[in-house]
Amino acid sequence: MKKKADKSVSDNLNAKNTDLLNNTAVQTGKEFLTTNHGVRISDDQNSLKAGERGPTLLEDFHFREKMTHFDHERIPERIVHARGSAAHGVFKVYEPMAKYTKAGFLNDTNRETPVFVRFSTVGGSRGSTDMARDVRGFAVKFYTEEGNFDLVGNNMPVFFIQDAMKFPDFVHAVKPEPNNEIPQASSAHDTFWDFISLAPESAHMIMWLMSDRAIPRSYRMMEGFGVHTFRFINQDGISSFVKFHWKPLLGMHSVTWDEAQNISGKDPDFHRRDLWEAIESGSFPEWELGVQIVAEADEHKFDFDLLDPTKLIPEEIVPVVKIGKMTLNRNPDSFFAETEQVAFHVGHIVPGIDFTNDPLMQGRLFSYTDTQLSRLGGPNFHEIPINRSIAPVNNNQRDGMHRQTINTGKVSYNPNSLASGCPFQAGKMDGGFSSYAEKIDAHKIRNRSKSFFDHFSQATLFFNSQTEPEKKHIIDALKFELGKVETIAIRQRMLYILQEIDPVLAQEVAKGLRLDIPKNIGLVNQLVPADIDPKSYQPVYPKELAITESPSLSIIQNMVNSLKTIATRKVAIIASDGANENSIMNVKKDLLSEGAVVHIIAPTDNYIIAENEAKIMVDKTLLTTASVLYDAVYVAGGAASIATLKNDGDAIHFLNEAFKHCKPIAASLDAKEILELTYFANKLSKDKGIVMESDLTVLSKQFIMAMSQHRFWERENYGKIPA
Ligand code: HDD
Repeated sequence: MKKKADKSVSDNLNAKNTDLLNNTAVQTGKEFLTTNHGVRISDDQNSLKAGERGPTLLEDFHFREKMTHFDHERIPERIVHARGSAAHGVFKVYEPMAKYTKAGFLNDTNRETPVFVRFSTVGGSRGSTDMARDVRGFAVKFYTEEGNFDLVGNNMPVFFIQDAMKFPDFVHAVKPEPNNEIPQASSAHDTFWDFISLAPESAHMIMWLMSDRAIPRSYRMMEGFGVHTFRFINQDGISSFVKFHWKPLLGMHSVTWDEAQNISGKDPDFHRRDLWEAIESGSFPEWELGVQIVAEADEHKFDFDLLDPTKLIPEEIVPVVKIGKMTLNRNPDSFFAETEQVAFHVGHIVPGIDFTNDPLMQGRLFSYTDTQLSRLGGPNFHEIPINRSIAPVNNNQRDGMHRQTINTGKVSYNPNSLASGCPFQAGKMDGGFSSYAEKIDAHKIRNRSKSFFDHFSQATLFFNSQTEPEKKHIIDALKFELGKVETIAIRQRMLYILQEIDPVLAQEVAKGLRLDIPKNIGLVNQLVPADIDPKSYQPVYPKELAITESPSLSIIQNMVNSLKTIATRKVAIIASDGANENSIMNVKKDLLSEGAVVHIIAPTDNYIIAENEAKIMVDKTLLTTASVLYDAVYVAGGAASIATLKNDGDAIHFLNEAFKHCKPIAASLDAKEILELTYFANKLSKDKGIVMESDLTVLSKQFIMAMSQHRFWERENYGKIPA
């Protein structure tokens, strides 16, 4: 078999190059097994021994080299965001952004900037489930012609803490407890809520974490945010503040918490598989890059501080302007070489973009390089192919662990005359980076700005902006998480904090926990200095623009404006021997033409024989898959198939569970008998998410319409539903 040659990012960018390398590989005999030093191996099956039954010899250099390399295959996993998946793609700007930024990739509309994007969870280890209730990392490396720009964001626009000084404390609290390393990939435990209940600055982020945003249906269906306020700098050196957003073209979708927990068992790689399969099948995930731009002069016009990473700018106040599109179109070749070794850094910026004094961002500027030193083993991690810039790299840095560049000549200092002064510093006209000359005249202090102390207004705004089902999900999530907390005082402190956010929210959670909301919790208040009135920050923003609701914060309200597509949604068609072929294939054809992914699921594997003797291939069985892995389910018709499925507990469970998770369910009219065996039999005619039809064309149409609505949340009011 022809073997692929090893590739670097720049090789990957150039298909011609890759072909050339492949040919070279064959010509140079790369098909032979060799040691790492190029000696061809004649036997890779047995170690070298003294006699057939004798001991292994120390001299076996091939065995020792192979085993030593194997013994060192793992590198330390990331301290946070250890679990992740990534893909390659491209970014293209719609219109030149010269008015605001001189960044080349945001000005040249013909340029396709290569990107590498890594999505992740935060708390769990490398092998943990994708479906934890957690923030998702959304880190984008733009390989621009002016150097790498990393937008190291999350799928939530705010953060837990305001100052990087608290990051190690926050991470220690959320990670598994250190005495027994329990629980894995979950915030539902004492140390997390202990910290949160004592750090009221986390109130806003906690609302996001308890919302459906923390259990996305797919990486492809979530928003991304740069979180901090950045600066754009134009050619004239004029600065504007900017917040970055990623808007998924498939719209936003989430799963239910019960479903997430089930998926964690049935397919812990759910998001990883979903991203991989979508790209393999050519359904390339796409996001639009959006920006909220605020003029320098308007910095203090908001009722919060733009430098505070626990605050967002409501889109209703400063609209998100979509300025370009990112398409992920290629899976990595090597998980380790690319996804594991990629090193993102908030400090990787290019001319036209700059930092602000957000104290969380400032701390991150130190942390990311520092962590790579131990994770990737030294200061040369920029030479790992996935991290290499496509812009030329020339400087006087030399040597160090794992150095790959072979520098020539004797000059490694500046200024020099022996190398004619090379490499030169680049002036402004040559694209040299120069920091924004922000005026600073201040006392050195260890304190927070007064403008950072309103911890609750935006938490309340978030809660108020949710629809009723979404509010219920937040309440249920809090009941679940706090219900797992063993220390009653922590639960009580959280109720006190929730009361500050919204009294109804606090009461509902308190009811679930059967606790009273405490009137006063001394410890929490100690964190707000006595001389600070959190409401004292006086905005100059016109009062009439103050808002109490922001629909863009709600997934459901966002759906109203998003594309009504069912593209890439997964549909299960349940059938057995004796099924009506048309009832399967016609509906499947209609769903495929809308871009859905369709699996035929039967009690047994490989194939079924339809009532007309046609052989129909089966994708999964009721044993190897589950309803939680699909977006919708359809039961095909055909007397014999129906008779079999009526007696199949797994088939009935499949439907019950799909109903419980509020998913669209369709059945050929003759298969109604199966639906009558479910616990939702009495809802068949009333439920908007159930389609039963004998005319298959009408059925497909109605089913597709139901699927485009994603979920039928009203079912959650039917009372406790077994599954
Ligand atoms: Fe961080 C990884 C996002 C605050 C320190 N962070 C990491 C990744 C993402 C973020 C997406 C994974 C990158 C990848 O896929 O390899 N982090 C954020 C966001 C934050 C944030 C959006 C708040 C706005 N982080 C933050 C702070 C610090 C760090 C305040 C420390 C001061 N983050 C790290 C780290 C990691 C990391 C320990 C672990 C692995 C790595 O950097 O490369 O340095």
